[in-house]
Order: sequence, then C-alpha cells, then structure tokens
Amino acid sequence: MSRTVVMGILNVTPDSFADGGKYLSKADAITQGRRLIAEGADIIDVGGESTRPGAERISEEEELARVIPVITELVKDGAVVSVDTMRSEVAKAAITAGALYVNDVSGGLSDLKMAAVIAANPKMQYIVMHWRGHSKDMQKQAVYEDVVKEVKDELDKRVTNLLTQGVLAEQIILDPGLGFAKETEHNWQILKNIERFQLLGYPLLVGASRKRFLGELINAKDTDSREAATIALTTELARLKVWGVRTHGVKAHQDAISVIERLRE
Ligand code: PMM
Repeated sequence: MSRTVVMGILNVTPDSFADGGKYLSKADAITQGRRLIAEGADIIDVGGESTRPGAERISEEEELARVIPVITELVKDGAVVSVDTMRSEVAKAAITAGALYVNDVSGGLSDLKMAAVIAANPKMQYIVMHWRGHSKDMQKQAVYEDVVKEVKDELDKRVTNLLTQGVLAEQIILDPGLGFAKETEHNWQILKNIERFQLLGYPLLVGASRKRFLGELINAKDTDSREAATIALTTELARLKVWGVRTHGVKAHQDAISVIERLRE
C-alpha cells in the first residue's frame, strides 16, 4: 500500500473553527489552495459550509457560489480536488467542475439523493463520515455505551445502504468523524482503536486537525498552536497505515509520513 495521503483543508466559510473567514474571497481561497498544493497536499478539500458544533446551515446557492469557482480554478492548476458537502446538487456541480472526491460528513444521511449522484459517477471517490445529525444540535447525540462499536456499526450500516443504492465498494472511503456528535473521550477512544475501523475493509480517513479535544489536552485555546499535537497523530496514523489524514497544515505532515515510511523500509 502507498503512503498515507494528506488532504489539505480549504474552508471558504466565515465561521469554520480553525480557518473560518481567512479565505472567504475567491482570490484568497485560490491562493491558499495553491499554497497547500505547493506544500505537498495530495488532495485539496474545498468546503463552503461550516460544520462546527452549533453552526447554522447556509443556502445551496450560497454554498455553490463559495465552492464552485474555487474548485474550477484549482482543477485548472491540475490539483486533485475534493468537495466537502452534504448536498447532492453541490456534489454534482463540483463533479462537473472536475472534483474527484465527494467528502460528505453526513455519509449520505443529510441528502438522500447523494447516493444516486455517486452511483452515477463511478470514477468518483466518496468519503462517508460517521454522523448523527446536523451541527446545530449534534452534540446532544453524543451518547454512547461503546463508542467504537457503535460508530463502527453505524458506518457499516451506511455502507450496506449505499451499496444497495448502486455505489461501488471501490468508491467508498470511511471516516469516524472526530468531533461530530462526539465528546472528547469518544474521540480518544476512536483514535486508540483505529485498527478496529480499518477492519471494516475500506480505506480510512481521519480528520483530527486542530480540533478542540487536542486543545484541551495541551491547554491550547488558539487553534494554530494545536499543530504539533496534530502532527503527532498523523505520525501514529501513518504508522498504522491509515489511508489518509485531513489537515490544515500540509508540509510538516508529509515530512512526518516520510519519516514513518523510511522506518518501514
Ligand atoms: N471535519 C470537519 C469538516 N469536514 N470531513 C471529514 N471527512 N472528516 C472530518 O473530520 C471533518 C470533515 C471539521 O471542520 P474543519 O473543516 O474546520 O476542520
């Protein structure tokens, strides 16, 4: 298997927790996308809707206006682009604009037409994240007896459902959804048991970058100062041969993965 993939985050939103408001103009977003590519990002994940806990939804028109021009430009540059969306119409437009990945934090639960769009585009990769409801009140759903078992079972159920709708097994990438309807301890339990998620038999993507549970551990309120903790996780995830990590920084993560790969030789 090849080395762990680094997916660079590009949020074209005013309110994402770590980079919200930084790249809201098309020009700033494209510049940041190019910076992530120059740093060595394998994929750029372009999102127009914040999913931070408590976030309200935006309209489809607004989401399209934020992401499509940026995707079009980065594809022109030759970048591999992913669209971070729960909406089938946004996914469709992104595919037309040249995106190769659809990153759906709801795993197809938010928009029931999503599966058909993915099935109709068999070359697309589909990232299916564990989700229990929209950000506005998702933390109320963060109740588990055995978080690893339940998240795993719920992902497994999602896969079965998607396959019956014509999505191909080769299209699917799974993600345990750190921070989505999960409290701090749930996130750590998932990370401590990542190999159990790998047993589901699909590539696994993990999005831990600069999230609050890391800030709590090292007492870092400012999201940028959670980068070293995030790199520590990337290192361990690369050692475990996790398929990919979704991160705000890119270069240091690629360096960490290079070290792990060298040790493996
Ligand atoms: N986390 C965020 C957004 N999208 N997508 C996937 N697949 N996995 C994640 O953990 C994830 C995601 C949280 O917001 P951010 O874009 O500000 O990091």
